[in-house]
Amino acid sequence: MRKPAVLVTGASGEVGYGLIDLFDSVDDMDVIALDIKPLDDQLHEKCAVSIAGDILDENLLQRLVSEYEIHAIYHLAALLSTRAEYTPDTAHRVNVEGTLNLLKLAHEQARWHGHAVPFLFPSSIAVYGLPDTETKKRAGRVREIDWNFPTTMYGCNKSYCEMLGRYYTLHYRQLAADSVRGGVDFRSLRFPGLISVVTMPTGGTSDYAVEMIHAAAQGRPYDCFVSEDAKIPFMVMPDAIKSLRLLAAAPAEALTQRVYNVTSFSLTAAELRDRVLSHFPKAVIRFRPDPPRARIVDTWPEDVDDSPARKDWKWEPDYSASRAFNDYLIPGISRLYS
Ligand code: AKB
Repeated sequence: MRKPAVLVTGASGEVGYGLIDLFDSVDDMDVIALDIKPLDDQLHEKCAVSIAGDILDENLLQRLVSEYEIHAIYHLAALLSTRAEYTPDTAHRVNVEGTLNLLKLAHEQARWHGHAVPFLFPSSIAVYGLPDTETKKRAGRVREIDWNFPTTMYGCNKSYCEMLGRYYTLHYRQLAADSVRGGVDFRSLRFPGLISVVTMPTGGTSDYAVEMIHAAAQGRPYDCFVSEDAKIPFMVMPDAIKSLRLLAAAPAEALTQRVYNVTSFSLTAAELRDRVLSHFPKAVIRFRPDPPRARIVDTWPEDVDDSPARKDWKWEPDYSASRAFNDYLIPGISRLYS
């Protein structure tokens, strides 16, 4: 008999790390952790199996399902926006073809065990593309249907994967004689810039926030690559994990859409600097904009409307900017670097 399991890809990443930590305490299913890099021991011991492998390796995925019955997938593996700009072809393969492999696997597993397979997919504010800073300011809190004109390969990848997920959930095999519902149950969140004290993301364009905080905590000067007035929404990791878990637990009939905005707070880079300095008064933070990367951040909205998530599945952030700093970031980082 195959054991029922939850598959987490990108398990070593910023979201995967926090999610597996929570799984360890609340779920009765085995966790299969898959990442291109070997998992560290702390994660390893929380999982039934942890595999250093590639989501593009279809033989690997087939070996997985020969031993485990996949009942849910948290597909977190991705090349983030800056890194994807340097390697767009690889980003397309990993971010799109990798996701397609997993959607097909989810459908196949659902047909095996007869239950829909929740497929949790972190999308991003990178799917938005505001044409200039004046329009960005006027647009304010954008809805899911607004300004879907991504300007990065990563944003294009996330936007297309949202559509693939909706297709696999609602239309896949629509012309087949045995066209049955109940295969993939795709659910996606457009995350803002995520900030974790435990892991350092690599290759994100919103990473200036987490890089600034970690540099200050280590007493290292930090040259911020966006301008002081660059403003986007942010979320600390506990809220990101909370939103994923709430969306996963929502009854299917409560969902009026498959892709939801979520956010906790928006800050300009100068407001971020001021908050960091209030906790690390000796921090050296300089603004040295890198025009191409700063331009990417300028295409992202300064805030998002998350009212559909609040209405459909009772989303509500736990961390305001102040609480994020006082109760999560500063205590967590002080422990990390003490
Ligand atoms: C990135 O910067 O690429 C990500 C994102 C905003 O999705 N953190």
